Amino acid sequence: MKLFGAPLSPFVRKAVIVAREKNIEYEYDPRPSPLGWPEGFEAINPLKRIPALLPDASNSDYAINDSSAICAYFEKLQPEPPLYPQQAEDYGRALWIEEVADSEFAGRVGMGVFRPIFFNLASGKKADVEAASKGFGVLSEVLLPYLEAQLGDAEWFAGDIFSIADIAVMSQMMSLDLVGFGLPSDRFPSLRAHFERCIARPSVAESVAQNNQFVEKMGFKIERITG
Ligand SMILES: N[C@@H](CCC(=O)N[C@@H](CS)C(=O)NCC(=O)O)C(=O)O
Repeated sequence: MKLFGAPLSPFVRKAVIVAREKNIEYEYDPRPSPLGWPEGFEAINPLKRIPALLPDASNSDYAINDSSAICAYFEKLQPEPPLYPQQAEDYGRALWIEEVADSEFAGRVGMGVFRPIFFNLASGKKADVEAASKGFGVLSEVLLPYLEAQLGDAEWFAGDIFSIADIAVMSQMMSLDLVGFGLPSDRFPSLRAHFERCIARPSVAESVAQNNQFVEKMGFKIERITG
């Protein structure tokens, strides 16, 4: 099995954390990235997005692309520990929160906050802290308050297990944190505590360490703006 995609992508991170939780082994090709696609990658994913997965590394005709499809495939492949709640209401809620995190929230995190800092630095420009702060301001108006209220004082987003909902939300929060926008605990205490709970898990802590190392290796100095 072979997983493709740059390690700093929140969607790749999501799939990697699910694989780690389930002890699923795979070869890893970190090259495909919005900053550059290896030749022929579109034969695997015509949408030219990451992550992409070849369940059989020698058969590029059978690919599973999109983090949600890959994570659901991993759940069937290795049901233990379950990362999707059993009970219908919790299951539906987990998929909904995953969708919020992966769609509107991800778009605003990626375009509004992550790219003005990280992509600018990666292309030799100055980090656009002003644009990113504006982007974080937009997130703070509706989506962060919505997620804060949805979590409330629960430990996890859907039922009483660490699930795909928690992994999807936390993967986006890690992108914010990496470029200096941590969750302010005075405004978003539940989300902040949730983030801390998530990164205390070995599967997530490994991603935090690898992501930090990656940024350090690139030599980027990233200012901490919030949190
Ligand atoms: N819904 C997809 C989204 C994947 C996605 O948008 N990945 C980004 C990287 S974080 C990408 O490949 N973008 C391609 C581009 O910007 O050209 C998933 O969950 O996998």
